[in-house]
Amino acid sequence: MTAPFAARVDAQSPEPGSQALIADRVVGQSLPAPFYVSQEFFDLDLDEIFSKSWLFVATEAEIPEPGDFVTINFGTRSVIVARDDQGRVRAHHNVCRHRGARLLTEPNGSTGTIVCTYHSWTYGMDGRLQYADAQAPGFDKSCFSLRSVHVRTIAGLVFICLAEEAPSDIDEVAAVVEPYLAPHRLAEAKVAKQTDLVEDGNWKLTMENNRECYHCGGHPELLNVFFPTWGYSSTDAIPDRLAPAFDRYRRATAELVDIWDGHGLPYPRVEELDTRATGFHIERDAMDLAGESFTLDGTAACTRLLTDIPEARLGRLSMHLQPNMWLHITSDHALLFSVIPIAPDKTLVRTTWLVHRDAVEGVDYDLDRLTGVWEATNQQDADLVALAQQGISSPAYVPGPYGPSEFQVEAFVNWYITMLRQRLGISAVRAA
Ligand code: 3BY
Ligand code: FES
Repeated sequence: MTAPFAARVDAQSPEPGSQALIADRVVGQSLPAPFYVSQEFFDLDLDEIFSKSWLFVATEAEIPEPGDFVTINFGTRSVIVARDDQGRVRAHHNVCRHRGARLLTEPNGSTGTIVCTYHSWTYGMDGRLQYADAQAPGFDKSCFSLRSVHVRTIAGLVFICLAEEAPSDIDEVAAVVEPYLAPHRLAEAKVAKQTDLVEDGNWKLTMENNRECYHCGGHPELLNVFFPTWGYSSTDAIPDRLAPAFDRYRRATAELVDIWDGHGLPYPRVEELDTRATGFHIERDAMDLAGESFTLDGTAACTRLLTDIPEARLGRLSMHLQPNMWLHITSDHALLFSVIPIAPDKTLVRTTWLVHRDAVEGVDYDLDRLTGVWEATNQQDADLVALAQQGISSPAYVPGPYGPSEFQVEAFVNWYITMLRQRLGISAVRAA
């Protein structure tokens, strides 16, 4: 007999068929269709990936002053990321401690206190309950602070983790990436533009698409400055069509290494995408043409540089983090991407362009020139992701092989499957 009031469980075990798919994943191949199309895997991804990993959610530049906030939703979970009166970045569950109403409904804004619409319970930006009308004698406000969410800032980037216990390796990752990021002074930058693009595909297809440049022929604007050789680890694997680009890449890299060394900028590639809970990659890389920025001729889009280093030609700093971010930083601006699942076949890609806080639009930069290359690239990526989702939704789809230049796609999928296995207690059927 079942109990009349069953205890609430946060996550269900996957169905046996899904467990078998997780156990049986074939290394080097794209995933079977249910991972991309089923509601069950979508829910599992929210519970096991997005609720237990560190997630990139905002930049400090979006909440420069006390009282500034952004809200961000992962399925039914909504989080307030705010700057408190002491200037610290805080994260709280967006759920009232009275009878649970959603508190802040705007995607961003500024407020002195967080006031619940329902019965006016009022919280400070630090999450403490300040006011609750008409309570019984002895009511202790200190027992009803907002439930906090782990938050961590790294060189101006804001990460949260929804788990009770967050992966502890974030400290190790921060220690590696901070010296790369710090010279770009993102915490002191300002937002030049932010766009939200909804892609008609599963979030994993968005991530997989980002992790390779095999498809970069579809990005004519980007390819003016982004070397299509990206992802090819040895000359053996380079197709003939890429040989001229590879020659330019080698020359540009040799010149940039001198510049990076001259300014003490770290540049070696660190690749730990599927060997830890907070999988990441970071490197400084050369860019084509003028090598300064993501513009059609490669020259800086913003004349007021982000860094104090008086050198526009720095190539790009690239960082990839599992499960939901990547970034590019050039001398003049930073480009941050965060990926938020909406439905099995819908994904939000948020792109944020940062420039120096004193840079003036129309004087130091033209917004269309600053954003044009990646606005075009994002739309092209969205179209490719939609095509992938459509094909994978056909019963005719069977998983296909990754080539050598798709090694970061394999790393992403391997990280994803490894996390599901660890967090659900599922063993691999075959040895990797
Ligand atoms: O964003 C990246 O890291 C690049 C852009 C093109 C493909 N991908 C590897
Ligand atoms: Fe928020 Fe009642 S639910 S004050």
